[in-house]
Amino acid sequence: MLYHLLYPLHSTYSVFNVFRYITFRTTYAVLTAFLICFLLGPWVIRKLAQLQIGQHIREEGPKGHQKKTGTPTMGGTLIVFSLTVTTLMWSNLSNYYVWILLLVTIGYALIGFADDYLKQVKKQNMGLSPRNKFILQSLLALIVSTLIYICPDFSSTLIFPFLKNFSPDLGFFYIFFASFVIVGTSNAVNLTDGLDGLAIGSTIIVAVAYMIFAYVAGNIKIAEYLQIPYVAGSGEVAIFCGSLIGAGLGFLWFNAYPAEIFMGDVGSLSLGGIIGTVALITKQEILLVIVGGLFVIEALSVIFQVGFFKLTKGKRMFRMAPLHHHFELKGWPEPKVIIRFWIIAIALLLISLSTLKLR
Ligand code: 57M
Repeated sequence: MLYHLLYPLHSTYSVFNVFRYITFRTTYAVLTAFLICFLLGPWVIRKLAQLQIGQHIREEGPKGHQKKTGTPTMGGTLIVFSLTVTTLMWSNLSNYYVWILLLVTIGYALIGFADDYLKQVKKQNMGLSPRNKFILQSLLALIVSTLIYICPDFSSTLIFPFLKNFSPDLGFFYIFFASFVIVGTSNAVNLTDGLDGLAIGSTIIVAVAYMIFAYVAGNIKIAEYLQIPYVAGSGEVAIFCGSLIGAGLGFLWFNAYPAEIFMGDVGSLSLGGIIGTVALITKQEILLVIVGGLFVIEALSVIFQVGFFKLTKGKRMFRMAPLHHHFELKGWPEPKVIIRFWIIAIALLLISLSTLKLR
């Protein structure tokens, strides 16, 4: 909105020319989103506590988590609010990708809200049934993937890191592949959100990577130099990633150990859906396996645990899944697990950035 209101004034006052620059608007998107979360956080925490929307801690979890009972949850509403307002403020609203990202943000947040509402307010232990949640996630993912696929100059080829000459074109099947990426990432972030600040901190790190990918992909000169696909308009996705980083930092201020608030499925499903969609738009969907490697590892740990459990009729591969609980049960204090997982996420960020030159 500010771009549309103030940039046109640059012909009279040259200072407003600055609104043309993606870097300027991204920087202030980070700061704006952070401030919204930082300033509204205490009120949201009080409000959720008043509404008695406190986390129920399942018995199966690590015993140490019982002390978290009653922690206000559904804090993802604050993240989504801050992210949406900031994006509307700083983005070029004529950009098609901005609206796709707002659709996936709010759509997945509504699915998570329904799940949280049934669990935390209606006290229905399961919330949405896994089947219904999966159907809703898949339907929304198919809509978003189709909207991306029909973009005029969007390419359905897959770009593999390190393999310059291997880029298969999926054609119409890209829609199903893209849906798998969005639903898979959404659930992987959801599973990762099991320790204070773990999911939001990892999301911020991944968003930094995709902010850079979006910026370089949207600049034809840099894209050609780096030999990555040029995606016209993806520079605005960098601003969206900046809003995500700012909202994440603002939420982390309160979700850091010991957490005063949890994001709930309203936050984790939405954040995962966003990351998957940004990876698709910037044509770095395969690289998501590296950038979002922590989420992949956490999700795989659950798949292997459940599979092994069924195969061996009760034996466990890990002390508990997802992997973060395994290390908790090994005796690592929660903050140590969180910080070490963040360090792994940062290492994966650096590796993913290095692939831009290693082609
Ligand atoms: C997603 N949610 C946390 C909070 C957060 C089949 C099975 C793998 C399903 C899986 C599952 O669905 N887990 C749900 C993870 C929960 O956090 C809430 O959920 C929201 C995110 N969806 O925002 O509202 C608990 O995580 C802890 N937490 C924090 N700090 C945070 O900032 O401490 C969350 C955020 C909260 C709190 O304790 O209550 C969660 O873990 O449920 N289930 C599991 O992941 C369970 N693992 C399991 O069953 N493992 C078995 C299976 C795989 C064979 C095994 O290993 O033997 C874990 N679920 C729970 N506790 N509740 C085990 C530990």
